[in-house]
Amino acid sequence: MLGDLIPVMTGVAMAGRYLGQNIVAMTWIGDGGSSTGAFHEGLNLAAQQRAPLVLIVENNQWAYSTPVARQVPIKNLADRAVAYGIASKIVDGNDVVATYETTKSAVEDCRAGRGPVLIEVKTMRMKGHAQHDPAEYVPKAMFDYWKTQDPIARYETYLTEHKLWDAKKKSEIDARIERELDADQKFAEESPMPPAELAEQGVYCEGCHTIEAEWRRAKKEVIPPASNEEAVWKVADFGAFKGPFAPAAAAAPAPRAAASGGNGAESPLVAHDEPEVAKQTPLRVPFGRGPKDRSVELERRDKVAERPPRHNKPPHKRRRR
Ligand SMILES: Cc1ncc(C[n+]2csc(CCOP(=O)(O)OP(=O)(O)O)c2C)c(N)n1
Ligand SMILES: [Mg+2]
Repeated sequence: MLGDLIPVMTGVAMAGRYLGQNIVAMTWIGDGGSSTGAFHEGLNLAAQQRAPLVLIVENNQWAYSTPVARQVPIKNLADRAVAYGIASKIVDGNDVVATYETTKSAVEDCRAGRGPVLIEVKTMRMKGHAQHDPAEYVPKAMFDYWKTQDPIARYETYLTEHKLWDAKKKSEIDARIERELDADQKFAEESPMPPAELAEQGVYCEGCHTIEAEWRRAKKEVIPPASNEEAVWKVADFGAFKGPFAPAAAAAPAPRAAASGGNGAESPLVAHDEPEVAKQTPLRVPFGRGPKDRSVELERRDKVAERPPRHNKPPHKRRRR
């Protein structure tokens, strides 16, 4: 279910800290999924607990058939982070290296105990929401533009320009990919159909595994009556948040997040000014628009304004039918 992994992964991050594992939890959500209740509840919990959670918001501009501008009144989904008091970064999601570097630095921030980081990855969904969706609602020009931003082609250019590979290496990689795909396809197609009874097996463990928490700190530290011993893995500033609203950050606003390669701010906490408001589009319901729909009224007004006057006579002199 959309959004549910955010509270779950927040729990994983908190559990890791409790057990003394220096882990960072990472999960991702779509632009549409970021409008669910679970997203907001989970993110607030992560923020309040300063949980080591990296949340990637994949803004591919469509939530099934709904464009982002019709879903949220803000331009950058990263601006949501300000409301939770957490750091955020915006990255060009079709730039492989920028995405890697931004994510890596977010993981490092989390590991240093600075709390969650939200990364908005700007990209484009090049197909429908799923196999059954031909995505006919996406303007062709939009696909055409984003084809020129293909992340694989851009990364190949990067590798060539930085002399990290040559034509020989590329053809070796291409051949290996083809070989592996062919072998896997052959394996799948030649495998017998699984018996129907298998469908109900192996979903839940019914005692076939022993699941044990991996304690990396002494249990006596966290189990009463010794619970007031100092934690091994201390979280900086826990409960004393000095985030983007700190006066210093407000006095000297950090540069706004760039569309590529992170926010450019020195501090991992982005000093956001006012969230950027997206261009307003008239509200519209796709099916059964009624006369009270604002878009119907606006369209009608536009049409009336465009239409040349049909009658020269003033209305009271026109003959009634
Ligand atoms: C809690 C919940 N609400 C609604 C849905 C129905 N639903 C499935 S996909 C979708 C749109 C998701 O948009 P996005 O996250 O942007 O994914 P994309 O279309 O880009 O794949 C919705 C509303 C769901 N699966 N779960
Ligand atoms: Mg989407």
